[in-house]
Amino acid sequence: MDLLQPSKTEVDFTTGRLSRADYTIQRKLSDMAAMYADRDEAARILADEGDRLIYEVQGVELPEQEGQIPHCTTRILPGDVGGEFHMTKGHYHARREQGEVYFGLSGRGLLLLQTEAGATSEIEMVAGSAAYVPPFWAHRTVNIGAEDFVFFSVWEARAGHDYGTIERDGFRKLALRRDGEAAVVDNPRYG
Ligand code: S6P
Ligand code: ZN
Repeated sequence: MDLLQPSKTEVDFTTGRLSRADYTIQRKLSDMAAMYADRDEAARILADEGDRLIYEVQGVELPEQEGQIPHCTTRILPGDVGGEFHMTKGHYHARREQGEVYFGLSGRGLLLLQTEAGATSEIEMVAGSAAYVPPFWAHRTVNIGAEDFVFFSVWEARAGHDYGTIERDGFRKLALRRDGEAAVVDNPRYG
């Protein structure tokens, strides 16, 4: 294992910007149009309004070695696609036995979780919420507010990311805008 030097990153709670980001990932609607329940509406937005930024990740990259603790911020922009709130792709950890901690920095969000055995859970997050993603739970975050939803994540370097399972099956639950509030409903197309 590498002996790294201690380091520090300043985090802007409102924008999620890191003073020292090793990488920035931008996910646009065109990257994940098929993940929204209303694919027709996603296609219409892309055709009529153009692409839009859904979320942005800035992180500190570390070697994929036991005991290294990567960390990053995620900023999800407000909005919805056919009533389904802007969200991350969502994933299981490739090593299912690896958990993660999320810490809310600003805005309002929902953390949707599910297991392969069929359990589901939703956790509301605001600034100051520390949410625990236990091993074996897939996780997706959703912006249910009118401002950016920003949170900080910390995980173990060997966790890895399995996006394929969610790309194939979707999430069991959808977070929809209903009368201006968030409603979590069953995904009729799951699986
Ligand atoms: C990493 C952690 C988060 C997400 C980020 C974007 O294990 O769960 O940092 O990577 O919120 O979501 P996604 O699903 O596109 O990786
Ligand atoms: Zn994760």
